[in-house]
Amino acid sequence: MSQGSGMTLHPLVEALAEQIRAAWARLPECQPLAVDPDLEAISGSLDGEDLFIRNELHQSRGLRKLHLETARLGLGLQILHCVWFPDPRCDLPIFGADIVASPAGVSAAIVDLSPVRGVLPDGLNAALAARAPRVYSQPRELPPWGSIFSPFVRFVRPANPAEDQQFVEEVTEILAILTQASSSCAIDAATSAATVERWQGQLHYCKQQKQNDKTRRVLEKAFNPVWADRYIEAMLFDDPPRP
Ligand code: BLA
Repeated sequence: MSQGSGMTLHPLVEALAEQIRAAWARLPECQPLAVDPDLEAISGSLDGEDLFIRNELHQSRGLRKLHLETARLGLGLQILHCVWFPDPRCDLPIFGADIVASPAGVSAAIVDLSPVRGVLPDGLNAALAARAPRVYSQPRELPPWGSIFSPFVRFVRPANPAEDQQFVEEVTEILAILTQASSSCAIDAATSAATVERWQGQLHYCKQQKQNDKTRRVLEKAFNPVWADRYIEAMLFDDPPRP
């Protein structure tokens, strides 16, 4: 796939983006959400290098914001950022995935279903625990703000194409588990205590993610600090609306 001025993405970024788009097509009642035209396709240049960001947004039954961002942000840095934020009326976790690739290879690949009320729903916990075990040669340690992630979080530096492929398979499996849960979950009242607790859990998730200085620094360098702050607050980790 090419974007912007005909740029090709790293095969892992491309394969994962395709899997995520295919997963959207399987979600119940999935439909596109409008993207601020200023933020849908952003292109520019930095030190003679082309930059682009592409944002795609959908929503579906039980999931209020399905966001996929693919980007190239200078020095050959490529990013895939994907978060599925649940409707707080439903007892569903937040799906998050991030890939950071450079000409030196993929330095970070992370995927998780993150709880919004301390623990994952029992059914999802059981489904995740029942998966085939997978091993990666270069696991990575989470930063302190990563307390939001579940015990099932995968954070690795994939070492070769086989590990890239394994990571894509793992994400596909997790998305299938969440898709299944989203199609059958109860939709509680907006005012119920459980809904409010899950909404607060999403607020906390966004607050923690905003402590990732690495994301902010890359965006500040490619654009500028004011733009980076607006982008993080309005597009990446905007506070969830009160249910
Ligand atoms: C790390 N994220 C990073 C890094 C960069 C970005 C440059 C450092 C790479 C490395 O440590 O090897 C940059 N990520 C971005 C940018 C965007 C982005 C610019 O998504 C978007 C425009 N980050 C997320 C989500 C998760 C996430 C949804 O956005 C997880 C679900 C995780 N990124 C994450 C983690 C690290 C990281 C855990 C490692 C941070 C660290 O080691 O300090």
